[in-house]
Amino acid sequence: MKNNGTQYGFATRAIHVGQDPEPATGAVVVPIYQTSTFAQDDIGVHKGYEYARTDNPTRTALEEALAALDNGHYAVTFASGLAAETTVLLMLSAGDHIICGDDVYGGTYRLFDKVFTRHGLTFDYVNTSNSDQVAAAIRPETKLIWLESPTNPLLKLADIATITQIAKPRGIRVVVDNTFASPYFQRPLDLGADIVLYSTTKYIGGHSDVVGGAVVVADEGLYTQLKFLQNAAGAVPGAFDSWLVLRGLKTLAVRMRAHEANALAIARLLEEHPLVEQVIYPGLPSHAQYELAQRQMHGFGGMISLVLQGGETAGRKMVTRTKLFTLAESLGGVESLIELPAAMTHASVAGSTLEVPAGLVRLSVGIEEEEDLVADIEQALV
Ligand code: P1T
Repeated sequence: MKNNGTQYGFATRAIHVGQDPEPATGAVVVPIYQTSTFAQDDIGVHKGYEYARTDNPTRTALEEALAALDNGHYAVTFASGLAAETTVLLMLSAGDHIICGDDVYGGTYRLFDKVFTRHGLTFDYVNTSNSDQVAAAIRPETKLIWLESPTNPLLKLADIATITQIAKPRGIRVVVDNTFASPYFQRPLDLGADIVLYSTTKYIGGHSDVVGGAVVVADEGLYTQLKFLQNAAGAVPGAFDSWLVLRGLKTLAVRMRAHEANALAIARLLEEHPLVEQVIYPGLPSHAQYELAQRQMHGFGGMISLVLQGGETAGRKMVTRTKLFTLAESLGGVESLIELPAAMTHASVAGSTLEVPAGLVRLSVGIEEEEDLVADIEQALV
């Protein structure tokens, strides 16, 4: 399918865009082109591929499919979500200012605070749920607004359309880390954002068997810069990892529907439970931005955060009592995971303004049987 599949629905595009049968043999599945280089007929005369850091056909298939799913024109893939983030920041120069949300993945904060500040970038961390606070943080040297929506781990939303309307006239680019929603439930380019970023390690890969990242854009100029940096900095995914992500992507639609159905059942159970103090899930009417979630997203995803009445002690107990929910970092795989962000995925924000509540428990709800997951959470809450 060569035309981005715009006439087809999401699930059809996920399976077909960039994934025509391979011409030489008819292989229905895109092969793993496990090669570092490609023969040239004469100097510079080749079939579109020279060297596998620059381009690899398995990676090209993944990039075409990802671009289509976000209604973008171009995707550039990376060896991890953080490699994607690094490459986006390499577009900037010393002296540039970035406004970032005050609740983001701990590794994102670590990259910004411990690495890029040394290279002369400056960051302000603001509550991106409040568009006025974002506007108030803009300086003449602001080049980028970095949003996670929903955020990791507090599941706060940013009003992407409003923030891009503030940014555009000032020439500021808006990046949305869309890892939690996935392109199935949220398409930031349609809301005006310039750059969509993913840890494909999560829902897009979907099986907890590969680490990867991606950036999707609609603008050709942005793509040219990113494509240059992908090759120049070289944090590319290998052919096998590209293939694994592409295989995961084919089932994204069915998986996301299943994640959401299970998450909704568990969120409702938690909300009724006497030992639970707070449940955060964008699909519950009790979520502070439920109205925005309904307007901006096509669904609410599979991530839930909660605080127990017993605080950190009770949270620490709960994460070791589940039998199906595995105690582990990461998220977005078919299997359910549970963790304590303050001590695990967000240990790197300790002592900063981004510090997360010590007792917060985060669930990545998988696609096992709903009643089994509900029973597992119930027995863990004692
Ligand atoms: O792990 P990596 O593929 O490099 O992706 C980093 C990343 C980027 N953005 C978001 C929103 C993320 O959640 C992550 C990684 N997060 C975890 C490993 C986690 O357990 O939260």
